Amino acid sequence: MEHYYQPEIECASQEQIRQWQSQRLVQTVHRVYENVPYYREKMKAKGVEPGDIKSAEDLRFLPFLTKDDLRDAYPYGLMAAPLSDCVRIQSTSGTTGRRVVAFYTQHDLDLWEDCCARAIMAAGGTKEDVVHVCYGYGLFTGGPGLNGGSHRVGSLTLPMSSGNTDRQIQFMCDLGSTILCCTPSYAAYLAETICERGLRDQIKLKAGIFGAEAWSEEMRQDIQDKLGIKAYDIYGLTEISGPGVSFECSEQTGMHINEDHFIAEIIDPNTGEVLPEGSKGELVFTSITKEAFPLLRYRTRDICVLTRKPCSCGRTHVKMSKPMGRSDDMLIVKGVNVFPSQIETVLLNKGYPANYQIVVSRENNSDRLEVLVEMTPEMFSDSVSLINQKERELIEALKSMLGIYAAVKLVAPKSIARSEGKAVRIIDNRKLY
Ligand code: DLL
Repeated sequence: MEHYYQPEIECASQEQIRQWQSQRLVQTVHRVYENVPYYREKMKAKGVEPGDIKSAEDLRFLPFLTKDDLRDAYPYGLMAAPLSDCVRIQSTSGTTGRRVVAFYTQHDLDLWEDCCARAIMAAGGTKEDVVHVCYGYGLFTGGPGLNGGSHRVGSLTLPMSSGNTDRQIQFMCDLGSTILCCTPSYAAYLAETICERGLRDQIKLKAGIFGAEAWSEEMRQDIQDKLGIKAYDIYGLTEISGPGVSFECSEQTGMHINEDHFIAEIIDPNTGEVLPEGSKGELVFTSITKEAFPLLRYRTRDICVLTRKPCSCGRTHVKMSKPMGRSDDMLIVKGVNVFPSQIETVLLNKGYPANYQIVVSRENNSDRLEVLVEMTPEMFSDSVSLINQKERELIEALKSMLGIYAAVKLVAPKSIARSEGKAVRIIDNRKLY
């Protein structure tokens, strides 16, 4: 096997993995305590000293970090290395309050690319492959992560970025792309278009590495059948580096977490209690090898299950299931993270009452976001052109807040059903989980 299948690491014994984790955790906790006043205060508030953490078993004594901490410490407050040692920033979409900004030293980039290289190798990638990357490039981690991983494997890398489907398909045919990397919804759209145009015989794809959003087994089957490939899932989040935190192997029954870099826990999202292996709960990550932005016990809000059942591929790193939902209200629409609170802020700023409903659907393999907004009796009007103009204003304001298009429909006062319990703000018709 090539350089980036690392059996001595990926197939190490449980004892060896635990030993690496313990040693690296202890070092990271000391470094974070010394260099990150924000986290030091959190540890002090919990009565924990760095010396209390002697092995990975002691992880549970450390305080959690959440997206709220990231917001409070924005932008530099969680950095553990001087800015002058950093060479890259990546970020999620969203406005300042919800935007995640992650920092990388060269060492951090190297490790991240290693993780993505492992994912490509697990999908059968070698230096003979042509890796077609149509995740977005720029601040989003998808493009840069898989691009770097593909270089490490030594594959010929096509940095296509997203969009321009005609050009994607033309390059795929002309240059003989063999591994496709993009979101599953874009893969499904490409697959459909390729079949419609009768080009299936002209593509050489053998595998796809699809992630950044939830996708069902039915969708996997559909993409595999249409493109004649094997479709692999890949998971990650900007806070913890980006794609490649975990990835699927040939067994396609969950994603191996790169345990030499990240310690995973499953907790009860309500109590924070650590749950035993096999339980369904919220995934928490601790990064143990990062220099610039190491997060300890970061609550991902992704709900899943971990398993250490032996895998036919020989890898011993723990596997996570596909995320089965979220413990917060974040939606991922067209790969962009959307919080209902962002939509609410726009509505309130524009003088609308906070009675709204977000409807997400999937049409022709593309997500559609629609916001139904109640008018106040004073706003209500019979003039269609006036209503259309108000809708256009809201579409603009939402676009600048979310970074994506949302259709807006103004509805009559009191026409959105009131609920006796929690308001039903989100109707997600995509059936992803
Ligand atoms: O989506 C990183 C990524 C890029 C992963 C390319 C895979 C491929 P964020 O934009 O920070 O980072 O969004 C992270 O996306 O907490 C999950 O809720 C969701 N997510 C990521 N991968 C998957 C997946 C990138 N395979 C958030 N299945 C995470 C389901 C996923 N959800």
